[in-house]
Amino acid sequence: MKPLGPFPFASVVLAFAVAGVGCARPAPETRFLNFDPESSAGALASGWSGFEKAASGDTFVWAQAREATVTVSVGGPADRLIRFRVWPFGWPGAPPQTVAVWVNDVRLEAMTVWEGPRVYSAASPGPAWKSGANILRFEFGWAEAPKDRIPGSDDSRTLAAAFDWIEILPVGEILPAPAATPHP
Ligand SMILES: [Ca+2]
Repeated sequence: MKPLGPFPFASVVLAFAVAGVGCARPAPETRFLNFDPESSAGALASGWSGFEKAASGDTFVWAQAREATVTVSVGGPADRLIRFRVWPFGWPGAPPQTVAVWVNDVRLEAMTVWEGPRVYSAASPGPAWKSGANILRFEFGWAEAPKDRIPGSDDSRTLAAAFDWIEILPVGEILPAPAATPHP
């Protein structure tokens, strides 16, 4: 490891300036959001409904807009696998739901969200990420209100898909410094 030089706090200050966040210390790396108040209250940035619990005991939150975002904290650029367990809102004759996953301004793959709870994954390249706060964005094909689609429902939220959890797995090394040498 290289010595930090005469200004040991310079790199920390730079990291916060780049991330544009005002917190006083580095947040721990976000690896798992369970979509419960304990793990996820501060991370659900926009497009989300409230915390709910399925009969199975799984905690989940509905994305209630065409676009939903979470804020996650990472140590620096690295290839990462984003895994998430979701199920779409549905009604008889509903068109297939789709979702495109973004990391900050980098669009990853788009996929169909099939009926019932399933785990999906999207690979993200290292340069999409930055040290500190990052925005994960889920862009859906549609968001519809149960009251307009299911007879007898009075739920007026526009639902896209329900999220049980999101997991962010670094693939290989996290490289905060450009001087790091790759493994042979
Ligand atoms: Ca959960």
